[in-house]
Formats: sequence, C-alpha cells, structure tokens
Amino acid sequence: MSSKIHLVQVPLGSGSLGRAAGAVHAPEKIIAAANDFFLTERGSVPRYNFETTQTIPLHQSDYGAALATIEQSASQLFLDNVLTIFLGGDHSITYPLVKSFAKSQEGKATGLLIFDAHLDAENDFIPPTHEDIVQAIVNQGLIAPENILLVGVRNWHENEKQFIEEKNIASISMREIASHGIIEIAKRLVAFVERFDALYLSLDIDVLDPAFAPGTGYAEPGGLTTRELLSLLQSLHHPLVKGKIKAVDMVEVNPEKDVAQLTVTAAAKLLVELSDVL
Ligand SMILES: [Mn+2]
Repeated sequence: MSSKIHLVQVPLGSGSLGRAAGAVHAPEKIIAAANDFFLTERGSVPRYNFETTQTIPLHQSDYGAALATIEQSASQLFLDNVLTIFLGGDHSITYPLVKSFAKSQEGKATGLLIFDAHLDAENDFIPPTHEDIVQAIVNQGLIAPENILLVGVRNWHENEKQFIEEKNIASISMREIASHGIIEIAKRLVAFVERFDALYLSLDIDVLDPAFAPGTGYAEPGGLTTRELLSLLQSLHHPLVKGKIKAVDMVEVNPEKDVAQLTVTAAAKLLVELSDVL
C-alpha cells in the first residue's frame, strides 16, 4: 500500500483535431495545483514524488512518432510493474498506453475502465485520433470488448453506438447513473474491476459536467459533479479490487479553455484521491 506512484507527463495535443491543442500545458499545471492538497480525504499522504515526475519528450508535429514514443516509454514501466499515472494530453495517448499495457500483461485477464462523456469509437483509423481510441483498441485486439466498461456517456454518434452494441461493449450512461444513484453504480464498478488481474483506468475530464470542468475540448452538459466522480473513484478503494488497478491516465484537460482554474484544480484533486485507489 505504501509503494510510490510514478507520475508521467504526456503533453500531447496533436491527436485532438485541434480541439485540445492546449492540453499540452495540462500536466504541469495539474501537478502544480496538486501540491496544494496536503492529505487525501482519508487522511493519508499522497504517494507521489512530484520531484521525480517524468516527461515523455514528444514531437508535436509527427503524430505517429509521438504515439510510438509514448508506447515505448510506457512499456518499461509496465514490465517493471511500476504503478503509474499518465497525465495528458488529449485522449489519443490512451491508445499507445493501452497497447503497451496489454503487451506487458499477456496471459493475464486485463480490463479497461473508461470515464468519458463520449464513446470514442468513431472510426477505424490507425493511428486513431482521440475520437477513435476504443475502436482501435478493440479492432487491434488489445483488450477484449467484453473487458471494457465506459462510464458517464451522454453524447454519441449513431456509428459509434452501433459499434459498441455490435461488439457488446458495456457502458453506463449518465442517464443510468442519474436514475440508479452513485452507490449502486459504485457497486457495479467494483464488480467489474474484480474480474481482472490487471486493470487500466482512463479518466477523460469531460465526464464531469462543464459547470465543474469547463476547460476541455468537448464540454457536454449533464455530466457528473466533481463529488460524484470522487465518490465513484473512492469506491474502488475496496478489498475486492485491491491492487488490480495498475495504470491510470487523466486526459483532455485544456487549460486554455479553463475558467478560474476550475478544471485544473478538479483534475489535481482527482489525482490526489487516486493515491488511495491504486
Ligand atoms: Mn471525451
């Protein structure tokens, strides 16, 4: 429980079709804001060493090369079993990270839990943009579709909805969250994570309502409150899922679109609380 968590900055903004270019500045701002949270809400010291944060050097103008660099940089961390949180960057970073993660966990039951307002399953592009990562992950056979759960979804295109249904990918929409309540959804999350040896958690900040996180590329009304997302994440501090979450990414924070640092500070708070979950 006391092992350190490694923080890696992945300042990529070129996988976002221009909508999240400002996300390159997110990692350093989130880390700076996280320094103002001293203990987690459970009262423990966050297990980060902010001084030894690593930054993956990326070519912003060569998207394919940037993704390859992310995949390579992550693979040693995964092979060494280092608990890592990757701070994006736009959501395209999840593709090379999950690719690397899946390779390192071969033979184990691996799962993918994504908090996102969107399905991110638009097109079958390789390399995928930040709207296509779920299609790419499934079509490349990185994670089995039945081992993926999308949470907080509330805006989608017809073709993505079809893809998700065809592949039998589970999702919990905002509408369901609102009608069943956070406690019920938290139980479903624990039951999902419990199935795996190793789980990758991807946190798109746009799962939050724009009132709480306006600084993102595709703000979608009707999302989670910061408190609700914290409760869902904190519910994963649970004996049944202990040690199963091996890697996390937090993506799509765009400081250029932020209002009064709301989004950056919410992301920092989430980062600090994740220390009790990993
Ligand atoms: Mn999204």
